[in-house]
Amino acid sequence: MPVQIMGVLNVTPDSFSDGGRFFQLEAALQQARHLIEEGADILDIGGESTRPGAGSVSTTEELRRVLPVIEALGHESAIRLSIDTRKPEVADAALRAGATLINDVTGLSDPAMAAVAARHHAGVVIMHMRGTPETMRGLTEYTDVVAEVKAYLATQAAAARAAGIDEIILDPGIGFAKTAAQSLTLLRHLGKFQDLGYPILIGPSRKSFLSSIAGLERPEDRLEGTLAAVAIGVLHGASIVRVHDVAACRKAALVAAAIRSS
Ligand code: HH2
Repeated sequence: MPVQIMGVLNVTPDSFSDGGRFFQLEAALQQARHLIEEGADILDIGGESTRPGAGSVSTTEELRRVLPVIEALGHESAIRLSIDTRKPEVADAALRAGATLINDVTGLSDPAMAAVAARHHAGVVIMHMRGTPETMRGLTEYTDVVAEVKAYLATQAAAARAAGIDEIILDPGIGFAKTAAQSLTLLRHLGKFQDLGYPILIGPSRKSFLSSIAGLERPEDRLEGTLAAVAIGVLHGASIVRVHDVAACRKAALVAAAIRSS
């Protein structure tokens, strides 16, 4: 599978000011167009932050944020749309509006999510995490992080298959209930996930595990660190990378993929 770039489109108030609905929609569409121009293959649209410590938003509010964006993009572009949500109701509405992939950071822990995906013949990204974004920072005890994450993904993938889902993508969940060291270990050993037999996605973009290394304190200073993580992840088998800086990450991913297949 050639490497694919999933561009992050966050429709959250901290990303796109609070200047009213039209502004929010226009800002999101502009960002979407920018990501498409930069070479994104998939846009991952999310209306709820999953940053460490972030609280949840209501279903109504999440729908209000993401649905107009999905509808508008479906009309103006053929790019594949992914809905980044933990809520089956939001996924259901997004798929009806034109999305074809569910990115669930809770790894289909709610069986209703698998049912929604199967009903719509949608693909799923199953990500590993523990707890919720609010609680996950305290849930980083593992005996063997690679083996435990891998076992979880295998179980969830089998459940997804049994639920009738055909397209399954697995993600170790960089930064989700992982210390910085554990995130680095997962990237170093990503090759061990290949025998699960599913495409692997990674989301290292601008994340805090990069921060203590080489003075990458602020998210906007983490591009080069992100590129290193993208390249290593692709070399070790990732076929989709979820990133903010699409143009730069695309080039790094393509070179890493060429080295992988050389
Ligand atoms: N990371 C974030 C959100 N969704 N989905 C997958 N599959 N993998 C990830 O690593 C992943 C994800 C968090 O990143 P970001 O979008 O920058 O932040 P926020 O959730 O606050 O919007």
